[in-house]
Amino acid sequence: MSRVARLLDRMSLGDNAGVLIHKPSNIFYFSGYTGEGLLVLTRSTKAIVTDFRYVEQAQQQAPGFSVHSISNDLSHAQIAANLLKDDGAARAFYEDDYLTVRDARKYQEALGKIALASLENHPEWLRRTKDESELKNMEEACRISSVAFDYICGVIKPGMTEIEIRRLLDNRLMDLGASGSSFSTIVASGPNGSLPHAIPGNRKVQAGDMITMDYGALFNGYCADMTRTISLGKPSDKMLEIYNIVLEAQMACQDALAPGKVCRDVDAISRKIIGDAGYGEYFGHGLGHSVGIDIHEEPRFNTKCTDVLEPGYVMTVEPGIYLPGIGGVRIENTCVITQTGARSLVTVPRELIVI
Ligand SMILES: [Mn+2]
Repeated sequence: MSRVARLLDRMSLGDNAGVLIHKPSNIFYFSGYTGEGLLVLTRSTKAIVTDFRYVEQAQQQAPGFSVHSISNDLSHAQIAANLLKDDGAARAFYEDDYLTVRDARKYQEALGKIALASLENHPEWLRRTKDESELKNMEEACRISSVAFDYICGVIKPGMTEIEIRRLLDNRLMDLGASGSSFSTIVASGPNGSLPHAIPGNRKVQAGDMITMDYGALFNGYCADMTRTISLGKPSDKMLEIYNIVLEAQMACQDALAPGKVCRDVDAISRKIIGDAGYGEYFGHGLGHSVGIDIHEEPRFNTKCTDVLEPGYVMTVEPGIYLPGIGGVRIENTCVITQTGARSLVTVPRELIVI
């Protein structure tokens, strides 16, 4: 069954309603189209509404969709409204967590008597469970990221800046077949490692530094996400101590992944290990998140999430300890939930690498 058909079935959508999709990741998921505009979906219509710049691209990327271009007389909202009216729709479901209030008003004006209603994240619920082709893309994204890690460990030398390391890493991802990076690559050395989302700067790495690299390849529209902290020369006793605690937490949580597990219970395993070691207050973020077309998807590993893991979910496991003024450690794998447990798509070792 097509993804669009599965969406409409999941919503029990009848003949008298339609769906408007504006989020780029949802547009891509349902149609393969990566340009601007929106999707209009009903039981009888699969349409892309866009502008002149993207008409040919939309036709190429989304063969099953009709493509409609705006003009001076017809806006996106008016074309969408006309398509829905032609199909006899009385209601239109839209992404109320994405469209601005102003845009929603514009759509309501164009739709007239057709009532707008929340899409309630039905697309995102479908996207939680990755199908075989999605898993293939994520596996390749993670494979490329793993190979790039082996490369970067061989080229980092004292005196290189974080920015230089980031450039080498990003370039390598693309040399290996990635279309880009999943997100802005993090390289944090020495004391900068205590910032979980540090921006790479001009600090030169030096002997004794631990260096945290958090990055991922983008492949066919799918994200990899991995983090390793390595040591340039011999690490201090303190950094070695927190490395081993984070490693233990990462391994325990990854081992615990399985269908039926509640997200906050997995998170709690990491919080117990790091807390018992005396570093609870230095682990202030969630254990992980789902990943796919977007780098951060639902569900999340945090203290609140009661969602249950299912086969086909892809989750990161990324505990960390961050000591201000000293440094930080984070170890992250991207893992797919299988029928019986889980498997990491990132293949490089988690044990400390000293270069
Ligand atoms: Mn992550």
